[in-house]
Amino acid sequence: AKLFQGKRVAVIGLGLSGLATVRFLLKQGVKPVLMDTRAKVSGLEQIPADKVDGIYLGELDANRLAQMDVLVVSPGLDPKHPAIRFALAQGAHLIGDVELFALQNQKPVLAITGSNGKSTVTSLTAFMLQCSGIKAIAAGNIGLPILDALQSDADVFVLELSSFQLDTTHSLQSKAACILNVTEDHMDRYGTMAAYAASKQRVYKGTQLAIYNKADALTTPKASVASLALDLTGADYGVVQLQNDSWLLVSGEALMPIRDMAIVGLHNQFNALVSCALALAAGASRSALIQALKTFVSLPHRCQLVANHKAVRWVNDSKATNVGATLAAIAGLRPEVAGKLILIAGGDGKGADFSELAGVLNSDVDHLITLGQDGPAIAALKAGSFEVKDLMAAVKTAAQLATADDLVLLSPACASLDMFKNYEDRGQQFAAAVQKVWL
Ligand code: UMA
Ligand code: ADP
Repeated sequence: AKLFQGKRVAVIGLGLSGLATVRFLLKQGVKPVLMDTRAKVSGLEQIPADKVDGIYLGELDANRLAQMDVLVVSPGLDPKHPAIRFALAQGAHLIGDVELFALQNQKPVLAITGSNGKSTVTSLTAFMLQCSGIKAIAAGNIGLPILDALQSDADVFVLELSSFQLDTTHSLQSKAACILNVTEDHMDRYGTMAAYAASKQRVYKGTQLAIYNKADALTTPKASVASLALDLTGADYGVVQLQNDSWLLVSGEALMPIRDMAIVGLHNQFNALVSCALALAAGASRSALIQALKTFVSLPHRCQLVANHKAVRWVNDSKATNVGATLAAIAGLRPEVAGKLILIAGGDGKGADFSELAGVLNSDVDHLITLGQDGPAIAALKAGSFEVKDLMAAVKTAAQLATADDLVLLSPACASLDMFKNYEDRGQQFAAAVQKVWL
């Protein structure tokens, strides 16, 4: 069925997901009004101006918004914006691109959220299904706009959902849904952990199976729903000792030795268990789980080795945009560093409290180099840290400090937007600086 016939629809935010939303609405025969708070947005030239009901850039006009029936708001824009609040009070209906997907989709969905590990679990789960011969596609916050994915002939959608996307989603049905963990992030938008955790809980609405983290109470479903609690110690899913080796235990049976997995670290053992449970819920075979885990390597910008020069390893973990991710990276890497661990951190902290980092910065990190807007707040946690002006200076400082067997880790615990286009740009600039520093 076509959606929103005869309704006045505004698309607010014209980034990747906003432009995909416009394309989707045009196909539905809807003539949307386009808005973005930015004075300039790229990609608008793809949209035929005569097919839409006006394009308005710059500060949102509350009165124009109040004339709308439906506001499709981008994840990057806070729906608490005064103009949006005003329009909602006048009766407009707030949704996002995931809601449009939910209203139209007929195929099975697996939904994944959490503060950390989302992209790893989303892509690993999709890969497990693909290894089973099932056409699965990974979409959502991972980068492929969900409404573009809807156009594909996938059998199963594996969706990475951010809390921002969940805030504007009401009708999503899923075979299984998971909150991996809830640690502090996006405090600039939510203000409190309770509000942020409540956003994440929305993923369990409309699911047949809620998969959650037994070690993290904030992930426990609040609503009554069939559920599966996972951690590394469970009797059904977990890690067991067999033949002098640690094995992954999946749905009551040993699956494979952990050392045959291509991804490493305790957090990735948990990610593997969750991916197995999700993929099984959508019809994957056990042999495909094994095949996938043997070959799936970590995604770029997640604890990725970018250089090994004079026995100094340089690791890009630019995707670590909050404190929890940086703690996981240090915990995962420290045991395998014979020499010093040199950490480069800092950027836009999104209102985070960094004090949780203090312990490991002093016990596990030998040198700390900071940059960016919130670099000083992190530097203050460790005596003798180096504050530098940019990433090149950070890499130069690290190169001077490093000797054989050391590891230099870029794991910022912060978003990149104060100094870079996005986390990929930051990771690429790091890798490029590491190459340049020896010239
Ligand atoms: N913006 C404005 N005015 C607007 C709209 C956006 O200033 O009117 C700014 C926002 O501050 C934001 C930027 O523009 O920094 C991008 O926002 P957007 O909503 O246009 O983003 P898209 O390009 O549509 O990308 C979004 C997701 N971005 C965000 O949620 C911020 C992408 O996740 C996602 O891959 C994409 O849709 C496809 O579904 C990125 C992300 O950073 C990776 N996500 C956050 C995270 O993982 O922490 C939640
Ligand atoms: P997200 O998509 O949620 O940002 P990613 O899979 O891209 O998560 O991983 C980002 C970083 O988070 C990784 O480099 C790693 O340091 C950390 N991480 C991954 N999985 C977990 C987990 N299950 N628990 C805690 N931290 C994790």
